Amino acid sequence: MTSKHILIALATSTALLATQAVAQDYTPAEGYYDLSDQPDTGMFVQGGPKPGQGKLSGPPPLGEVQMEDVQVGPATFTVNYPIFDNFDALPEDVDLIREPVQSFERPEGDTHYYEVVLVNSMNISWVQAAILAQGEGGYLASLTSAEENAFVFSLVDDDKYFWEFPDDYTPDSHYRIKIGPFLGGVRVSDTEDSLAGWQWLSGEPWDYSNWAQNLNDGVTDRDPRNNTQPNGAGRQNVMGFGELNVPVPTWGDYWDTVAQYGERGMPSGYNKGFVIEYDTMPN
Ligand SMILES: [Ca+2]
Ligand SMILES: [Ca+2]
Repeated sequence: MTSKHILIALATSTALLATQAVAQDYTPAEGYYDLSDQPDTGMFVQGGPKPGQGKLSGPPPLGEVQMEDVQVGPATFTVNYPIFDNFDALPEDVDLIREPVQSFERPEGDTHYYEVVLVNSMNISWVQAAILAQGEGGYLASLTSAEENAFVFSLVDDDKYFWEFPDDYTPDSHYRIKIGPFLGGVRVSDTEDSLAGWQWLSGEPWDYSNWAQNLNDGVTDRDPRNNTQPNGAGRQNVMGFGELNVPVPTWGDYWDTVAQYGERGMPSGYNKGFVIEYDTMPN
C-alpha cells in the first residue's frame, strides 16, 4: 500500500467513524423508527410508530400494494400510493387552499408567478405535488437565486405552512422539527454524497442552494444532533423549506414518501403544502 492509499484508507475510515458517531447519537425506543432510518428493504417505510404499534394504523400489507413508476422531471419514483393528475381528481377529504398567484421579477430579468398551496387536511407527497403542479402547467418552485428564495419564503413565512412533529410522535419527536412547503429540487444520484445530484424541476442549473445548517441554538435548532442538511443520501431525494424548529428560508432534504395521501390514516402529517412556479401567468 502506498502512502497515498494509506491516506485514502485513513480518510475513509475516519469518515465511517464520523458517520457511525452521528448515527449513535440517536437510538429510537423499541417500537419506533425515525426519518433518519435506512430501510432494509426496497420499501421506503416512513417515520413514526411502527405498523400495529402506537395510535396510528399501518400501511396496507405488501401483497396489496400496487407499485407504480412515476416520472417526475429527471427522476423516476416507484410509489405505492395514488397519483392525482389534477386538483379536481383529489379525494374530497383533502382540504386545501390555493393562495392567490403572486408575481416576482427574478434577477434573471424575467417575471415568474408563484402559487402557494396550503394542505389543511390529509397529506400530499412531494411526488403527488409535483404531478399536480405539472398538471397546472407549472412545476414545484425552483429557486435559483437568494432573491427568489427570499421572495418565495415570504409567501410561506408562517407556522400554518410548516408541519411540526407532535409531542407524542416519537420518543424525542424529532425535537419538534418543522417540515416546510415542498420545493422543486430532486436528487438523482446513487452516491453517498447528500450534496450530489440535485436538479431543479424547472431544468435550470443548480447554481444556488440554501441548505439548513446545524445551529444548536436551542431556538431555531433544538435538535442536539448535527442536523446540517441535506443528510439523507439514498433515501431523502426531495426537498422543501425547513428542517429546523421555526419557519426558515433554508432547506431540508426529505423522504419522497413523506406526506403521501392516506399515509397511515393520518389526517394531517409531515407536510402542509407546496409552492407551484409558473413561467407565465396561469389561467
Ligand atoms: Ca442540531
Ligand atoms: Ca433531511
